[in-house]
Amino acid sequence: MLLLWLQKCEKTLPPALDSSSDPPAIFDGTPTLYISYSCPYAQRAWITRNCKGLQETIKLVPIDLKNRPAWYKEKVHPENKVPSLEHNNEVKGESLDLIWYIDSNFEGPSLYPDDPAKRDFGEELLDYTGSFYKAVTTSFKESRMDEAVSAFDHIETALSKFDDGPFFLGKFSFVSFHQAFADCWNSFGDLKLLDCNDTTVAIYFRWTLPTFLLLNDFRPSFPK
Ligand SMILES: N[C@@H](CCC(=O)N[C@@H](CS)C(=O)NCC(=O)O)C(=O)O
Repeated sequence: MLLLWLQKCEKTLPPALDSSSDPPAIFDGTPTLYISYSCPYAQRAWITRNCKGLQETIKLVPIDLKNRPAWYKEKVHPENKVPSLEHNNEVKGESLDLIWYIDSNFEGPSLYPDDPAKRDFGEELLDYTGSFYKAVTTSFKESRMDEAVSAFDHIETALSKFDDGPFFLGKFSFVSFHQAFADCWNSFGDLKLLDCNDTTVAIYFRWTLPTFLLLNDFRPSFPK
């Protein structure tokens, strides 16, 4: 569903470049975001670009990771991973760094709240993602709900911390899509395969739905 939303934000969805594709113009001054359509790390950076309305400013170049073009490693990003961003004659990687970088270096609504308490709490939530994911997947795989329930409780409590909006930090922020999409959709993939009860599913949607609803409202960049 996330991918559908992302795809709808593009006027045209470029084809993924593979080993037979010529490289795009590199270091020609056009900010360029290299992604793979299915990579959740790349999707974070891609969402950031779209939420800030930068579709016309930052060019999207999708890569076929299974049949990667050699020039990507040689000329663009020696780590050979996505996402990466070419800007001001430099290439940067790491999705969380890119979210911050795009937010700080390009126009558009800020995804980082001014309130330091909110920022700190946001960072805490990001740190918690790994523990959340582990608790949920372990519980479901071992058919015992205790760890998953307390992980969802943790998130429920986090959701209630700020009451000036339906999102983790009140307003939509860098945390919203990191938590709800990059990791939660993955968890949902596991969850669907396993025996889970209505409560778990309800809690899951309680968590993701606010973000999802907002994505239908908060989209300065969304083509009408
Ligand atoms: N820590 C990196 C992880 C990026 C990553 O692992 N991307 C995967 C695709 S989802 C990749 O490019 N894999 C290619 C490889 O490892 O060779 C980030 O947050 O950007």
